Amino acid sequence: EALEIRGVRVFRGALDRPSQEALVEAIRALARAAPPFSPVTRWGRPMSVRMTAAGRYGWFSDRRGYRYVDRHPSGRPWPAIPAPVLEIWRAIAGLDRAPDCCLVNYYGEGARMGLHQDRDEADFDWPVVSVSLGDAALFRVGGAERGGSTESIWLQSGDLAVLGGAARLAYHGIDRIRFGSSDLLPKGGRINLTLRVVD
Ligand code: MD3
Ligand code: FE
Repeated sequence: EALEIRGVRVFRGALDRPSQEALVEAIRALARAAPPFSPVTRWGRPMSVRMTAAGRYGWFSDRRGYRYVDRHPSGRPWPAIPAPVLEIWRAIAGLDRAPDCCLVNYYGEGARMGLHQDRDEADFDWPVVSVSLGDAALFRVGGAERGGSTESIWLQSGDLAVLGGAARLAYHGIDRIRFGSSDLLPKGGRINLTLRVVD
């Protein structure tokens, strides 16, 4: 049922079109409460991906570095994680703990995310669940060490991925999106949701 690439389990087309539309609607409301921003890396460069979040924590970056914070840059707490998003986590991760963070990544034309590890969370035994919406994206994944070989796969709207076990510390990134390849988002682009247990 799931296709596997470097230990990353990808559930192709797991979400039907109405489910995808419902998620987009929920994210629209979320983004009104917590407007997306471009995090600045510790080298002072704004990322091409715009971000916001829901839940107890959101991810943030500035010249002081990367970290989880309990407030949006506006000073307000992050909005609650939408119910249909929690439902995906429950169905696919099968855990009795709810995620602390739903990170929302927006990829406009030309946006990308360089190879990195996700290691700002306290416990790597918890999986990360990813939901792709909108334009197709070229996802690259390698091993737990920088500089090793990598494999790539196009993630499509409605795909889910579960990053657990050894793959939890794999280097990964998004090389590019195929802008305009999906009609899910009225302005094009891609949204990726990642659900995480933070602490
Ligand atoms: C593999 N996001 O937010 S999702 C990120 O599509 C991030 O926006 C990408 O990498 C995106 O940190 C990729 C798939 C994903 C998420 C977390 C992972 C793959 C992962 C953690 C470990 C290994
Ligand atoms: Fe990541």
